[in-house]
Amino acid sequence: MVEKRINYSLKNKRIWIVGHNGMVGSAILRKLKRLNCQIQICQRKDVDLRSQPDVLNWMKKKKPEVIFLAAAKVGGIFANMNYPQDFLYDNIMISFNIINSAKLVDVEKLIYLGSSCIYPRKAKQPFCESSLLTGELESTNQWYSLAKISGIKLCQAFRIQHNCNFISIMPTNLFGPMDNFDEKNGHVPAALLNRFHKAKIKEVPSVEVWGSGNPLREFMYVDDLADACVFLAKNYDSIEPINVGSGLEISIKNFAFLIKQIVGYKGKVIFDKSKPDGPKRKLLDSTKIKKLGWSPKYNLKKGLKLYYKWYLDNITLLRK
Ligand code: GFB
Repeated sequence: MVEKRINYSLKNKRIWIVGHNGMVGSAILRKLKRLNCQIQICQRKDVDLRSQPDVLNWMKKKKPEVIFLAAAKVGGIFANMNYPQDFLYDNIMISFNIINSAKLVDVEKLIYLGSSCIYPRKAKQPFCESSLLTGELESTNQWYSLAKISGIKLCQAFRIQHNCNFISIMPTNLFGPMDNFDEKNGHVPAALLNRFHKAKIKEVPSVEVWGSGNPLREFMYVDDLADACVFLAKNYDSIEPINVGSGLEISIKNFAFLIKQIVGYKGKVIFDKSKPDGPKRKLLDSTKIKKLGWSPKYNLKKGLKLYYKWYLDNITLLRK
């Protein structure tokens, strides 16, 4: 079924970007700064998003009309497996506080950011939105997945019971400015970029890549996601979540060699098979957003070059 286009205007609206310091939130901020709207941000020291009174008081004061909910506790496969409580509790609290308060202060539109890891591990690939909750979750990121699914369901519940215009967007694996470059807790693009760069500078003879190198991942430059979020805020109004993928699928092995090439590292690459692979494949079916008229602009090489440039420009800042 083709979704109907709508024409919701963001012009002059008070728009709260929740999580503006993160990779996704900061990309949405860059995008919205070019539009004519009143951007709202809050700092962690002033509002604990896990606290219901903090969130509600802030929203009563600021009266946002639109919310981009991009705040979350995120991380790569290692962080997901080792901090289950943070990933489940923090993410549910953040989403539930904001979604519930959005209804209380009459927010016109809320855009909730989920993740491709919400889909069952054995669902048919590429993952269609309709495969949600049709099977068992991937064990390595089940806590994060459950929290994100709860957020989607809460948006749907508010829509059904209170007619709230809350939509859910499922992005694929992302990379871009403000990523978490921690080698242990970050996602694969950030961890590898950092590792290859350090190895180049220190002239280390080999770099370790986790797992077999066989898993396939779809990667997207975060500015494309920000563009899609704004597009969907204007053009999408449906209870069903909507996927945002790039179609740029690559094996971890080839991805590692691409990063090695971009960084200019000359040493060897070693695959550590004792580390987890996670899901074998995670490709999104993005037919729905394509039919609405949106497509990504960055190819993988272009995005990764910008990513490395940002990393080099900000490396001193990252060390602090
Ligand atoms: O990005 P990543 O941690 O997350 O790992 P997922 C992707 C793949 O890269 C896995 C391999 O097969 C890893 O084994 N890999 C190789 C590495 N070297 C490294 C490395 O140095 N660091 C990391 N992190 N991986 C995440 C979920 O799954 O996807 C999150 O855990 C979220 O919850 C995110 O949904 C989008 O793609 O496996």
